[in-house]
Amino acid sequence: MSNSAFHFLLLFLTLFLHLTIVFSWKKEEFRNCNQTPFCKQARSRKPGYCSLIATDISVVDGNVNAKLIPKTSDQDSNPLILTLSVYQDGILRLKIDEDPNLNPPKKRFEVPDVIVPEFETKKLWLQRVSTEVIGGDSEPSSVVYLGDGFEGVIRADPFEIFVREKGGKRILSLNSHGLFDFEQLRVKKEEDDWEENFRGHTDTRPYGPQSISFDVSFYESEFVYGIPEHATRLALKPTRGPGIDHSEPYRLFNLDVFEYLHESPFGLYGSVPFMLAHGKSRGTSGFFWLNAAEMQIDVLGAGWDADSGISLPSDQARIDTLWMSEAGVVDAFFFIGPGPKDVARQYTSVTGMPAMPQHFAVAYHQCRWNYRDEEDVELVDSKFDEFDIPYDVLWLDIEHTDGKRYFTWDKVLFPNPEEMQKKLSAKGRHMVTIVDPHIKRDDSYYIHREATQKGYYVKDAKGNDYDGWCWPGSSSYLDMLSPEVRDWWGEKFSLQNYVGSTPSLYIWNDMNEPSVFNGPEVTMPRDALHYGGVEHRELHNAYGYYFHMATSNGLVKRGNGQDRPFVLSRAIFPGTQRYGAVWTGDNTADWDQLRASVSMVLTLGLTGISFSGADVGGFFGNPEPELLVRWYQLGAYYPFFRAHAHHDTKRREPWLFGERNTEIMKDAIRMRYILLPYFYTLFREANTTGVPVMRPLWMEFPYDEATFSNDEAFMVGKSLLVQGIFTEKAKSVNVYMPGEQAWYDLRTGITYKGASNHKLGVSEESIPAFQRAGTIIPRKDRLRRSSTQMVNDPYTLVIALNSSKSAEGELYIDDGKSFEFEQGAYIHRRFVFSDGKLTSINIAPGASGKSQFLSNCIVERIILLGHSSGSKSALIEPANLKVDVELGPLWLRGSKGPLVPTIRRPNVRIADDWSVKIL
Ligand code: NBV
Repeated sequence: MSNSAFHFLLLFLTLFLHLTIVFSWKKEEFRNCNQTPFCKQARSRKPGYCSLIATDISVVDGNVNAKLIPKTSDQDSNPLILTLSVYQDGILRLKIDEDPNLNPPKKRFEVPDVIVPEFETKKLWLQRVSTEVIGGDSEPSSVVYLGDGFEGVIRADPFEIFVREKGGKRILSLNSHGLFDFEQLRVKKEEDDWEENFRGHTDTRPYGPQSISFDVSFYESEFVYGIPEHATRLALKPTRGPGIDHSEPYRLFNLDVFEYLHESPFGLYGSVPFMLAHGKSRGTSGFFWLNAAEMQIDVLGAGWDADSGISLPSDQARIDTLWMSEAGVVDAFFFIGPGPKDVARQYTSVTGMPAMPQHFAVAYHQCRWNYRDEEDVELVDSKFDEFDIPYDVLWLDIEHTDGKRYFTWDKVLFPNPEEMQKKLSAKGRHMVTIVDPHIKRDDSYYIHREATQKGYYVKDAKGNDYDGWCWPGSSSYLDMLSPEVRDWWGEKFSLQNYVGSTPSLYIWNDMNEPSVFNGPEVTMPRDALHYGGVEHRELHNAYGYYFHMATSNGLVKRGNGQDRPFVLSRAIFPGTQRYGAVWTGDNTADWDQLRASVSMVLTLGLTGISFSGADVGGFFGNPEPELLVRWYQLGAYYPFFRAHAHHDTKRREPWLFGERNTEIMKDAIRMRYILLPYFYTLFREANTTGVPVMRPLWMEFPYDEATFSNDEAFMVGKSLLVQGIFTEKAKSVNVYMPGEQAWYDLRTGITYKGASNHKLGVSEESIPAFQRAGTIIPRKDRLRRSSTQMVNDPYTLVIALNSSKSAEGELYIDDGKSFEFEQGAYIHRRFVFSDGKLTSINIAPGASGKSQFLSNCIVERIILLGHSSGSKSALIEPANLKVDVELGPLWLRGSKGPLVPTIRRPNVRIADDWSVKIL
């Protein structure tokens, strides 16, 4: 058989095997709660089950320590050790583990390298606890000070932890329903049968049951959000309670789920066990459990505990939840808010701020499985130019490699990879190649040889290198828990080691759940072994995170610390935001999935992962042109904007659907490019505050109940509201515009009243988007091939006046590439319009030493929305220059609305202090 025929056969067999296993989501291939003993058991417990009490409370090393023991001494179990610590900004941390002095059979796994080192410096050294008798309790509770006006309470009997306003209302609590349970590790007895079987796979479970579960209540809350990744609504629906039958809990178990449903609590590629709760009267709170084992979370519907006899404050609306995990320890964080942005800051102070991406990565990405060869790449690239459509990044999927050996190139299809990248780079464009974690077990492959020799692979339960089936056939998986393996992996990205790579090449990490075609639930067996004897079950949800981390750190090293990495990952975990972008995996080209993408991206943002998006167009299937167009129009506002498609789909680059559709898609992409200065500024905001780029309406309007469950519209920053269109041939759409202030249609400048529902006619040309009155949005209006070529382009400032004729906005600029911004090398301006005068104010604290960022860019247009057209001129200071105020179009091309007051060529430099007074 010829070489290529053999390859074809291999490809065919691999695909066949893969597709028959997983094509179209089959429920029975994944475990449900009833098939998962720890979940089934925890769900069957009744409120009041827990019989532990807290004793021996003392202050040690600035923490409160206690022991949890059974109330009745006849129960044969060891005391658990509880540690409560307090951190700045209203964060309470609770740890519960077995007592190491009592020699448990094994140390339980605590997830390393997620909590950022700075967090520890924020610890408040507790000196003492005060006591208080709650209700008719026989034992006093211990109370700790938790910052301004808040307290943490350990209730001794029945054991409960809660956070409250000083002496008053509760905010969050744990074990208020007595569902806490902690299965302690024990030595196996002869009669114990710990093995578990699922669809022909045996989990040997050598350490036996070790699950943990407890209830958490959120007070004064109307909705809960978060805990990605699921394809569900933004506001999480109850999974148990009166009237809810046969519903599954939200599952957090990183899985390669193909053709996922658009509405389901089943686990997808990533897991972030962080939930937020929000209500009108009190605001927002959050609960985060740092644990990397399989988790299941129930949201309990009102009345679920009707006959339990548990009495909690009846004057406080409440949402109860049940958290269950297969292994690990309790390491939980309570965030008191009180605003949504406070919770974002509190959570990211623990898990890290979202990384600042390079500027190009914020622009449009073109991907497909696969761009076939160098010619194809060249053709696609040139078509973008031919049709005047900007794009920044061209992606290569698995077929570019030599037999799915990552870091190699198919010599026939990609004989000159460096040249190919250089050609793109000459137009300011970049390339991304895929690097998956499965390593082909082939002795002629250097990665496999070295990894084997060094013992860097995950081991199976017997201690041999784990061997699973994936794209390259028989594969092994690097043990990314080990810092040494991560360093070694990182080195593979150096320009020298990654032959054929150039500095304009960046990376895509797929299949890092990890996906194993012949493994249980398409992943690695839970009894596989990692560095330090850690079982895979204990760290499963963090495997992909460590892989992403290693890749991202490798790219930093490649650029000698001068080049911000770009790595896209499918699997996620708390902290992922520090390492790069994520996407929502293999969605399908249908309208429901377009809609689901909004909730999914919003949820990721709420849990710190700001840089995310869904495959534009839908990965599986062929979108009708109308759907594709709508997806572009929506996707242009995702923080991560990439079109992608399965290799069985028809080609769908934006010029393939007739002139009209090409124009509309181009217009959508152009909108993204025009708004790049605004987006980039928002990425910096996320990088310094944890507040996501794309946000639910309630994050900006926390007191407006009408926004709480809205997941069809969203905010981009605080100035822009976008409404998706999720139905075919829509003629009109209802848009709720929150807040007292008006909204200006982004395209026409026409105003709409705030705090109202508007039924708007829609056309195929665009989806509704509005600028909030009182804001200023910076734009760059010139059409270029790529974002890199826009660097020196002038700015347009769009001032949308509110009812008091004022407005504010910001602009952040840096070199878009290096880490110099961390030394202060950036420009950060605040624009304030009031009393008829626009002022540009420096809000950058100033660069240290030689790190300075300079820009000669100027402002070429200032547009005044909501300003009476009577003014004729304006005075620019300090230049003391008079300029005209004229009527001009809101958009340079194809402006649809009335002319608006415009100052053309004020020619002030963006970096300078200046003012423009309307006369
Ligand atoms: O590498 C191929 C695909 C990729 O295009 C997609 O984006 C990933 O989510 N990959 C999954 C593997 C196979 C999918 C059927």
